[in-house]
Amino acid sequence: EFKKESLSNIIEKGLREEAKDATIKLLEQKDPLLIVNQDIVSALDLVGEKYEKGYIFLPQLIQSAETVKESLEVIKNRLSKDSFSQISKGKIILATVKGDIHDIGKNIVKVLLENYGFQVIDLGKDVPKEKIVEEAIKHNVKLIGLSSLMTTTVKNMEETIKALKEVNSNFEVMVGGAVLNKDYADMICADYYARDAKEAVTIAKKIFG
Ligand code: B1M
Repeated sequence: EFKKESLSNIIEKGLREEAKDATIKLLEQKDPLLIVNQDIVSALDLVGEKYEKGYIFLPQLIQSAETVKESLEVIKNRLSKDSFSQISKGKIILATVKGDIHDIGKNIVKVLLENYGFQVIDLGKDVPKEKIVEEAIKHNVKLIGLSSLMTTTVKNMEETIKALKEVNSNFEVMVGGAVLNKDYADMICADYYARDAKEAVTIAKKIFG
């Protein structure tokens, strides 16, 4: 009998066309956030490991990332359907810092924050600190969320935090991304560290009361 591939296998193999259907099927049995944590993130971790060890190369890494985007599109639609609130609970800026084009994690954080009723101003990826400062002032936000996935771009994160605090010491900065941890976040003077998207929501709730 023909057996369908699991979502994590589909991501590992980068089978883009199969991702949507597999996600829809999986949503029949599983909570969307569980799918993100158990199926999507773990598959990407494995792909990242294989890439690091030289078992696969950049085109395959890209193919897997594209496959994840298909899957997240389905998950995003499902989450916005179950959205809890239409009234904005607070404005938050999100950006992946300069030099870094990884945005899958940031986009998941965005979906979840919006799902919980926060208004997200998404500045995208590879965003220079000047732009982040400018937008934070323009939109008069209290919370700025920064993402960084590479050891080489944590420095830019640190500089962005410094620039933000220089113009307004009341700006609060939340950071996240696979290379970070609480100690590292403290070291670069971030106010909050979120290990995952759920923690980002907890922090936002705390800040906006
Ligand atoms: Co790249 N990549 N990549 N990559 N990539 C990593 C990060 C790497 C660890 C892989 C490896 O070698 N093991 C490595 C970095 C090594 C290091 O610095 N330590 C790496 C490298 C080297 C590179 C390139 C330099 C490769 C090259 O060109 N030779 C290049 C970088 C280009 C650049 O940025 N200038 C590159 C490119 C890419 C792709 C484009 C192919 C693709 C990204 C596509 C995209 O994002 N649109 C990609 C991918 C997919 C990965 C891995 C495999 C997966 C990342 C991911 O999306 N994870 C990654 C290996 C890994 O992480 N295991 C790797 C899933 C995502 C949901 O997790 O982003 O951690 P994450 O987000 C989580 C939490 O961290 C948290 O919540 C999220 C949900 O739970 N979180 C926040 C994240 N941001 C937050 C912000 C918050 C709060 C929580 O508040 C604001």
